[in-house]
Amino acid sequence: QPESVIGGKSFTAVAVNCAAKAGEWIKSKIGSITQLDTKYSMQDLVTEVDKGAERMIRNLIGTHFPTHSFLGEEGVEPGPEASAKALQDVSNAEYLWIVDPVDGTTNYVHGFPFYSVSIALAHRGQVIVGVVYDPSRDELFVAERGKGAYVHGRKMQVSQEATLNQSLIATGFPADPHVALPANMKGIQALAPKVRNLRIAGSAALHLAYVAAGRLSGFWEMNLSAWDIAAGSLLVEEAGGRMSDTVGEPYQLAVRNVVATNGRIHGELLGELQVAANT
Ligand code: 2AM
Ligand code: CA
Ligand code: CA
Ligand code: CA
Repeated sequence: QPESVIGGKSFTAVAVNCAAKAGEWIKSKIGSITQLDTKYSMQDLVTEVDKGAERMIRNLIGTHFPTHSFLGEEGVEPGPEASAKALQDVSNAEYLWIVDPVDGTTNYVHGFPFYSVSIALAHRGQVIVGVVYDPSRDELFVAERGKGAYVHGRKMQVSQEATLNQSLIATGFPADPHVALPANMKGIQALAPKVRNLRIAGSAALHLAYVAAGRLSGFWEMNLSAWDIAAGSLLVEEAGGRMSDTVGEPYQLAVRNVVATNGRIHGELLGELQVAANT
């Protein structure tokens, strides 16, 4: 079992501190961004706030845990191949911090208040701490493996819906217009008439936190990276939900096509996505 405390500093306390500090700074910069650049495609945005927040988090973690490894979105070349390789490169790490400084940059740039800071700690490839912070609502979602998931100290529990037709489901528009977008449009087309309604709010990490909080019955998205999912995956699991990929394999850090639910609707959602993929 990994120790949860090294040198008197709990992993979770450091993760929470990083998310709160970075989140506060990010929120203070909204509306005054000076550098807006594109990365892999014209839909793939980055600002000086993404980079600055990642640097802030990385420095803080490095001060407390200098021997730990670090994987952050803005430290990796853009594109799915580079992000898969970057994860591969740290696959032997004992302790690995996985950070998305701003999940939902497009929302952030437009002032649409649905973006988050996502910080996970994995021990030998298994997420043991997950923190997602929503600065717009000052909501802090925290999970430790085996100890439950909490939003501002209140224990979270996934929702109870047993069928898709009672379910509020979220997904995402993949930025890759050639493969992932058409693939996911099939899923959207198949699910839209079967669920109570769909939401596409633009932050995978926050969608996962909402599944954990019981505000969404489920979520799926394709073509994500480890930093989008890792923290939220533990929130979902510790709130009693289920995580897998889109063909039902168990969640692990390399999963890019993710399904997260309250557990009860998992099979039905997977089934519909399978049917959609094969049409
Ligand atoms: P980001 O804001 O950190 O980039 C919304 O559908 C999700 O997709 C967000 O979690 C967002 O994370 C991610 N996303 C945005 N642009 C992307 C891209 N070009 N490739 C992969 N994921 C992307
Ligand atoms: Ca990005
Ligand atoms: Ca992201
Ligand atoms: Ca990001």
